[in-house]
Amino acid sequence: MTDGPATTPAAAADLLARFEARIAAGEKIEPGDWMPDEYRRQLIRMISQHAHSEVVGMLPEGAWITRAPSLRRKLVLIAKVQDEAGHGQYLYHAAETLGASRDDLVDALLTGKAKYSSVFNYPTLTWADVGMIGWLVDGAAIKNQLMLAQCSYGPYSRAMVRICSEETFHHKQGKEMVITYAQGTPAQRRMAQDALDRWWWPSVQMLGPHDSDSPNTPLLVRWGIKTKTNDEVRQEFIDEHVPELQEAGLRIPDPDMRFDAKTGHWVHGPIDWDEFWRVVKGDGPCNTERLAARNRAHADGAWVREALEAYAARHEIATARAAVEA
Ligand code: FAQ
Repeated sequence: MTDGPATTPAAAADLLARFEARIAAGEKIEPGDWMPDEYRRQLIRMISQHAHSEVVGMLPEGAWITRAPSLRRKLVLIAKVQDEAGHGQYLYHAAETLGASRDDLVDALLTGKAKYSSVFNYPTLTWADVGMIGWLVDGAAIKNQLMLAQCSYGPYSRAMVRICSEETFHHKQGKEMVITYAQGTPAQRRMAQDALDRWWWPSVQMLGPHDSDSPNTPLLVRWGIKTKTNDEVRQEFIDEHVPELQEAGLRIPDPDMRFDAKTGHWVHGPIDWDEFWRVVKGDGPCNTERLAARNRAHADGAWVREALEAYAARHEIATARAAVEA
């Protein structure tokens, strides 16, 4: 369905009602379809933040590629970091289908105006952190993205299906690595526990503020962009991961964590939202380092972009010449 712009308040109300009826019927909204400006704005906001997160998310693990303990681990890590770069590309494309300019989005990231996931502003101090990111950060990302795969906007929902299948491999390799260490030598066990101690809370926080402090959730849920709230997704993440981490012999660094037999859910202790907002606002342990690394990588890649533009221009001239000569 493609509708033109509404010319009267009644026509606008009708367009909105038809749009919401499509969403209620489970139809996907596609790029050429009519959509409220706020739906478009919310999607560009979320998809671009998501793309930035994938791209910045390469940095904490990428730092360990040269120090992987075996060729097998190195191959797996290179493939994982490369996948994250690909996810960034699909997502920037999805944002472009809404009329966003990639240059503007990238510029907002490089100048520190755009948000990206808080979790990537923490350092990777040991090799066990690489496994813990796979298990916890990819684990949390998958819970969130399985929900987003149901999103009402077609291009985002389809990107999520592919991304989730790749993240599932990341999650498995992280889990396998951490379990190996958790059952290894005393030094390896200490390393695995230390990694869990440092990554647990940032992973719990990355799923967003509590529903009561989440200004975007009500509209996103109403329009089927999110199909679950932040707290619902966080609960799913905790319910899956707490028993598995405990089974691996690790201790969750939350003294209040307990299983509630009545509800069948794990109940967590208070989350440090002051720390979360400090990190989101740019004052985390690695915010400055991450932005500097992205800016360096962007500058180093300038020759690739110039070469691609020169190639495209030559191709355009050749195509135009062939059309004239035909
Ligand atoms: N970090 O009203 P809400 C990955 C902001 S991908 C920073 O609750 P919403 C793959 C939020 O933007 C991980 N900022 O927001 C990987 C908003 O600010 P704004 C990224 C955050 O949108 C794995 C304000 O707080 N995934 O990990 C965060 O309803 C391993 C108020 O919050 C996505 O981006 C945060 N954690 O819910 C890569 C998925 N949380 O924009 C490498 C798509 C909230 O109004 C290695 N995004 N804020 O100024 C979403 O699902 C949602 O945007 C949420 C937040 C759930 C993140």
